Parts: sequence; C-alpha cells; structure tokens
Amino acid sequence: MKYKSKKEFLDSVVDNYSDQKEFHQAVEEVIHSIWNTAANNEEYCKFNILDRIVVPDRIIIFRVPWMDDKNNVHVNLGYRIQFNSAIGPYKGGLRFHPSVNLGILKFLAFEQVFKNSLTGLNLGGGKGGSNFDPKGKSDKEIMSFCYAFMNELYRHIGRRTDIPAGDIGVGAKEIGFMFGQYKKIRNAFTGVLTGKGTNWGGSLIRPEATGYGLVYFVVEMMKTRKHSIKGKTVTVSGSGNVAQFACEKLIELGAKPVTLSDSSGFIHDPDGITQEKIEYVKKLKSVRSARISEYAKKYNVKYTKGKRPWSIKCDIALPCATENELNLDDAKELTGNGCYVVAEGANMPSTTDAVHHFINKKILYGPGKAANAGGVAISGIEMSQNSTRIPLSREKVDGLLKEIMQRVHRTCVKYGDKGDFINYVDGANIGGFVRVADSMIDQGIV
Ligand code: NDP
Ligand code: 2IT
Repeated sequence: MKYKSKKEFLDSVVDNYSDQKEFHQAVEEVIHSIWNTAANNEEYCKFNILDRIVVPDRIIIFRVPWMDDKNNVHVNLGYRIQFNSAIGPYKGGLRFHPSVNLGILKFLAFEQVFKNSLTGLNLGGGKGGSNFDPKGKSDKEIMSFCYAFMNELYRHIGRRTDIPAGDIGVGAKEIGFMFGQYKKIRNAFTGVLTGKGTNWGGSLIRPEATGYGLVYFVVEMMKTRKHSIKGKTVTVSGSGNVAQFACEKLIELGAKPVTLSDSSGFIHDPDGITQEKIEYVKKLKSVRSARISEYAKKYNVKYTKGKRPWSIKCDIALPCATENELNLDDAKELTGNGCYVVAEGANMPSTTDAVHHFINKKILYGPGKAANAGGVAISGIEMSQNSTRIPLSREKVDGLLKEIMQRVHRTCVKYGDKGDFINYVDGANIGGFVRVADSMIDQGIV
C-alpha cells in the first residue's frame, strides 16, 4: 500500500483538487467504507486501484454560445465527465442549473460509477451539464441552448461510448431537443440519450423510475425490520421528477406523503398529498419557474418560506431535491421526532455529519447511490430496448425495476450487515467498488 493511512490518501485528493469540496465529500464517504477492503487486497494495491479510481478517464469542457429571444448572445460552460468505463459505456445525467461547476459534476460522476455498478447492468459512470439556468426561459430559448450544447457534445458521445440522460433542469423536453440535434448532425437515429419520448425510443416507466425505485428500496429496507410502509407518514423534499413519482408510489402503497419543497420553501399538507394533488403538481412544475407555494394557496395549507421540511414529524424522510439539503441539525430533529427511515432520492442530499448521525442512531439510512439507482437502471433497460428494437410493456419494465432495486438492496446487505444493523453506506460503497475494481484489474493498466 502506497499510503500509510486513510488520512494521507484523502489529504492527497484534497491537495490535488483543492476547490472541489463536493468531490472531496463524495470521495471521503466512499474511501471510509472501502479502505479496509482496498488496503488489505494485494491485487488492488499492486494495480494502485485507489489512485486510479478517483481520477476520471477524461473531462470535456466547452463553450456554449446561444441567442435569447431579444437577440442577445450568451455564453455558458458545457461539461461532460467520463469517469470510469470498466464495466460499460459512460452513463449518467446532464444537469442544467446555475450552481453547476466542475466539483459538483465530479462528485456526481464519481457517485454514478458505484451506483451503476450496483444495478448489476453494464454501465460505466459519467455526468455532465451546464451552468445554464432554464428558469424563466422560453421554449425557444431552451431549444436554442440545447442545440448549442449538442453542437459540441455530439462528438464525445455515442450509443456504445457515452449515453447521457436527464437530471436537475433536464427533463423530457430538453432530451427531445438534444436528441433532435444529435440526429440532425450525425444523420443517425440511435439510442444515444435515455429518457426519450415513448414515441421515439423511450422506455415506459423511465420518468417514474427514480421515484418508484426509491420507494421499492424503502420497502426492502423496512422488510428487514418486518415493518410495512402502509400508514406511515413521509416527508419529501423537492417537487420535480423524483419527488413527484416518489409521492405517487407512496400513495399507491398506502403511505402518507405530507410535504414537498423547492428552492424557495416547503408546503405541509397534514391530511396527505393525494394523487389528484400530485397531478396538479406535475402540471404546475412543467413550467420551470413555477413555485410550490402555489400548492399552499390552492389547497389552503401552510407554506414555509426559505426552509426545508425536516422539522415536520414523520416516520420516513425522502430528500429528493439536491445535494447537502439535510444537515446535522435537521438529522437530529428528524430522529428526535421519531423518524427511523431516511432514503435519498437526490444525490448526496445529507451532509457528512448528518450521515454519521443516522449511522450512529442505527436507523434505516439508504444513501443515494443505492436508493436512487432505479432511474439509471431503467435507462439501462431503455438502452437494451433500443438495441433489440423491441419495446417492453409497462408491467415488464416495472417488474424489472422492482427486481433491480431488490438486487441493489441484497448487495447492500451482503457488504453492510454489521449483525445488529445494516450499514447501507458501507454496503453500497463496497458492493459498488468491488465489481469496478475487479474489472479494472482484468483490463490491465488503461
Ligand atoms: P428536477 O429538476 O425535476 O427537480 C429538482 C427539484 O429540486 C425542484 O423542486 C427544485 O426546486 C429542487 N432544487 C433544485 N436545486 C435546488 C437547490 N439548490 N435548493 C433547493 N431545492 C433545489 O430534478 P430531479 O427531480 O430529476 O432531481 C432531483 C434530485 O434527484 C437531484 O439530486 C438529482 O441528481 C437526483 N436524481 C435524479 C434522477 C433522475 O432520473 N431524474 C436519478 C437519480 C437521482 P426549484 O424549482 O426551486 O429549483
Ligand atoms: O443521478 C442519476 O442517476 C441520474 N440523473 C440518471 C442517470 C441516467 O443515466 O439515467
């Protein structure tokens, strides 16, 4: 082993990438879990897997010039991080949000490597996006931006190379525009993106998959304590793709979601968010700048400005908005109020301190790379439907989603069972790592 201690290794990562704090956070969490596995394995040491696994295969950064409706010319930064392709072509979403920078995309791409490994499918890890802000933009401006983004991205992606999808700020509409431009430039109709419309190669259940899969994972976690999700009160943050479909599945299984949020505040509906109300949210949030405060006006419930929903008493909490949206104080408040299941629809929504608190309290805590793997898993199923050219039914895809989430859960238990509780963080990190590390060794020093 090249490093004398875990700390020495982590310090080297911080020194090399001093301004990428989210990336350090994600690496630190993984390294804590895998250290013993990596340090005690002769082959992993000989092939220097640790140093290699924290460096992306390549990072592409490019200029995205576009024109708004008033003929003003703007320039944004575009990124694609191709992190690791040991077990398959790069796969991961594109995020359009003003906060996007290299550190955030590196953390997301790094997490994606382990998440994709856990699905059991042949998917490598990648992520990309832009600091473009879709809020308040017209459809024409969104289209201009997506075309401009693809004018450069097309040369770096391909159905056997790198297959992007959606993430924050990138939904069906943006995927449509980017697919159209890729097809135009390449003159090829291929499954180069996932999350496509079902008329043109998309998979049924892909829009639902992250939220539904999250709830399937919660069901599996609760089974380990012989508990049922039925009748449980659930706080959910976010009100976008993941939050909406998590709520939908919760309602179907008889649980009671009571909150939703956005970057402006949260609503609390103590009677429970119903399917009818979710349909309203879907419509409301199809306009990117719409605010969840509208829900409070329409249904006459409380809206709290500038806060997140973690002060609300619940059995289960599902953070589904963004990174670091749940800190140590929130974690203490949640467990103090009796919450004993936390599962992450978002990527890295809990701060490091909050994660330690959940683990010390031995609650059922499902980290994002396991709990939200359903989205990318069904992206993988979309790719296989594009290859065979045979679309699958809703029931078939939903069945596969359930099966894959059960597989992810089994892997977490295999590597994270501590006897008196399951450490899902260790389980997900070690389970995800071993498959990638073994594959890297098989392929030599590349
Ligand atoms: P959407 O763009 O559909 O929705 C994002 C939601 O999160 C909105 O309610 C948004 O509010 C809120 N949000 C975004 N940024 C912030 C912020 N800085 N502070 C507070 N709230 C914020 O995205 P998704 O639902 O697709 O993604 C949500 C999370 O799930 C992300 O962490 C993403 O990486 C993760 N994820 C998504 C998958 C997918 O398939 N889509 C798969 C796996 C994980 P506002 O409108 O105010 O911006
Ligand atoms: O974070 C994620 O897993 C996603 N945004 C989905 C990636 C994908 O390729 O479907």
